[in-house]
Amino acid sequence: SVIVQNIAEAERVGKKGKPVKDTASALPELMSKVRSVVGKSATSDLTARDLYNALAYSTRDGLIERFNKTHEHWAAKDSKFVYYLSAEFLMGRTLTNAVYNLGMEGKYAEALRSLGYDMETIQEQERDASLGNGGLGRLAACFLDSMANIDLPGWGYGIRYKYGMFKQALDKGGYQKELPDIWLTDGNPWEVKRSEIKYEVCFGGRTEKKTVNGKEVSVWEPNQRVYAQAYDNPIPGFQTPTVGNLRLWDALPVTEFDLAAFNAGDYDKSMLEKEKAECIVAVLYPNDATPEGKELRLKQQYFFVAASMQDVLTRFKAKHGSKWDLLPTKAVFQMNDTHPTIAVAEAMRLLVDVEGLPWEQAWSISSKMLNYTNHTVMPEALEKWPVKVMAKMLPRHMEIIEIINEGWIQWLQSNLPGTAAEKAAKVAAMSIVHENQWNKDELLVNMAYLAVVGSAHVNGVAAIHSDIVKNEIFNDFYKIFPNKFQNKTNGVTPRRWLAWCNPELATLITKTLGSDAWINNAELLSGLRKFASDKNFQSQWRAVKQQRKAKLAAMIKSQTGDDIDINNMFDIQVKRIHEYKRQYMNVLGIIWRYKQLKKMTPAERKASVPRVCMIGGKAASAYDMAKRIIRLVTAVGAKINNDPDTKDYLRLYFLPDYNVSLAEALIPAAELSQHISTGGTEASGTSNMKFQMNGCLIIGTWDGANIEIAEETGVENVFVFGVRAEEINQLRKERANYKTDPRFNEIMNDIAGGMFGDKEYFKPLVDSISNMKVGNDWFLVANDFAAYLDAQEEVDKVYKDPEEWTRRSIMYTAGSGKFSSDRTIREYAEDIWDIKPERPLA
Ligand code: 475
Repeated sequence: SVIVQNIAEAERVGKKGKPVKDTASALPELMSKVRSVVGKSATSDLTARDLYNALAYSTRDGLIERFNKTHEHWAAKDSKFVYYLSAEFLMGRTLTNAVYNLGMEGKYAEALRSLGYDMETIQEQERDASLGNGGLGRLAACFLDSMANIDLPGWGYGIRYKYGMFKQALDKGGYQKELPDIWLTDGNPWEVKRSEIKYEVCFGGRTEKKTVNGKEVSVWEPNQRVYAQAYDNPIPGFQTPTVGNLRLWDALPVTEFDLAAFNAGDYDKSMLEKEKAECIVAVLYPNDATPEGKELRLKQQYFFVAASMQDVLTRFKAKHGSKWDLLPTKAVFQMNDTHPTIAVAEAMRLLVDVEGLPWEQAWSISSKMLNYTNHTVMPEALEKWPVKVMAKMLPRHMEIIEIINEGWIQWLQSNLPGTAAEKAAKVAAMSIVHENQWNKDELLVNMAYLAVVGSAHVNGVAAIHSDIVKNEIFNDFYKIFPNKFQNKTNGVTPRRWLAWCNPELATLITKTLGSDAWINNAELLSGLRKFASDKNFQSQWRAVKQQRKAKLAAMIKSQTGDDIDINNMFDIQVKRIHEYKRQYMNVLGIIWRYKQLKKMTPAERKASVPRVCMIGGKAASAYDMAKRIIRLVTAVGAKINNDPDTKDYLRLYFLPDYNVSLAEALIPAAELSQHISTGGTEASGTSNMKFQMNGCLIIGTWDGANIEIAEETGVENVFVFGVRAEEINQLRKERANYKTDPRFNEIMNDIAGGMFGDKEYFKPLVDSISNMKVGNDWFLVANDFAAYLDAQEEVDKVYKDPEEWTRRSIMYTAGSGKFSSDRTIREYAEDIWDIKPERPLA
């Protein structure tokens, strides 16, 4: 075959030492991996998958070499480390990122070309590592990238889920269908199993009071034990020798196989322990911003926290013996939301029960090294575990939490001002263990309160959100410990989210700024401002956007068969489907646009601004309303995309299975993106930053990081609309009297009347926002709809002026420097972690 000849030819050329560029070193290296790892001869037919594996294992060699040097260096320096504890890491693909970060793209690209392949085809062989739901998980991934990039000693710690975020498909009717994400079946070249690193993690059983050395102690006698097995995932920085680490834990049975049971004919029992262990890490809970009150979820949380903390303490002891007071100068933990906050109790258990420290000393150590980030304002999303569940699964931890709470309440009693009654009310409101407000017979452990009390620092993820954290969610705590609370506005890595996903734009930026230094110093992007009105530069900028639109159009064509005109505006909203994010309002706006187009004459239509609207995102499997919203998108799309009157002027596509890789294809092609949450509900948002970096204009509410993005871009360049956070409480009270916009009423009637079919299925959606009774339209869709349509009209107006649109687009990228996660991580390192960069020698 052609390929066989190519290999032979290319190897021959390579051996003669006269290849194009670096091919000499890359091709023999790839062929050697084909033989040793893929297990084929270099002259056999090689598939894209074979070459992916060869390339991945070759890249892995480079990663591991640097990983080892980095970690030897950090160990020799005895650097202080940050440990980012997170139940989710939404990593996406690794190959391209690793190849580019290591600066090996040139030599691999040449080698692949000589074999008749390109990087893009090969990269598509890799499955996303989707070990996260959405923003919180992807933020953790960007943070790891930036930590490595700025040489910050630190690791991520999490769970090696066997099945990650479900794969989303649409069934024939246009409803969401969930399929398992079997990402590990074909092997994972990017991880290194550390067989020697495993720890016992225990569950259940009971505690018993015993006297040890004349002291009464509580001894935990668990009834389940499993091993946590370490897998390391090297994380490369760019233009630095540093390679950091994400350590993920798999669960193994302590006894792999019960041979006695097997011999006695009880085959099920022989495998039972293995199955019970594997169950812990089997699947990521596919819930975003809603807690899952299931026991298994708590088990997962404790499992990875216990393994990670033992791991850190083991390394500390090997170096510093029992000089425990040094621990906070060597290790600091960041808890990513409440999911890992059982760490507060586990730290105390390890220091007091296992290492024998006095309680006060242990508390002083633990509360210096733990920190907590809040990611969501939804009150229902703050995890609360029933005391009963906690006591059954983690009886010793429940006791420890009670001791912490007693100390906390005592402290409050003696430090709070006011009368006894006032104090009692405050104490009740701030107790870590409290009644369930819906069921007075049940006691709950409030994990967020445990985190706030047990942490040195607490932060929100955008300026407005941190204010809400201080003034609303944790206001009582803030009044007592104002210095504990900080803001750390989120960021995203400009490597993955601009340089590597949009090489066309990156090349233009580098050419214009005269260097690629912006990739590691995103503030330099501000240098583009002075070209924003330059006609020649504008036309190059537009050409890049057109290229990426063409690429996306080809993808949509291959999936739907539809031709898409790349002169139409590409309008994209991608994120988890949530009522508060208001994809529903977007669809209502599209319906209005459709109705207007229907009324127009052909000439009027020709004068309109044609749009291709795209909506993507997953609905949590149990989130009924979100699933109905997806169906509304597909139903409206089916109608308007097939209407001969309008299909040249308006399209709506639901893009299934939105994930990191799809985002990398969409974001560079977007011209308008929607970030339209109800004021005060989106903690930050991070895709808004990615779109901004790629020169995509934003229509958005005054919410989350939109506010800071507008400040950096110039508020006049952003399409801002809608009610503000400070107004929503009042407006929610007034909903029953709200006079809805006639256009809104008309659309509600259309949906309810069956204009898009499925009218029974859409009824709850219509009812949820249109019958103005108490509890309805919590997210104020009806209230904001008119302002939204006005803002959309403004969008059309500006789009008709390509020079103004392009000027703004350039201003977005130019203003995106602040939103590099390098900046965010530097702030964490300075203001919270007290850690300095430490670069290994190359
Ligand atoms: C915010 N996820 C974004 C982003 O800070 C913000 C909750 C419970 C269980 C599983 N996942 C979650 C979240 O709460 C989440 O993703 N929050 C998001 O964090 C990063 O940019 O505004 O909604």
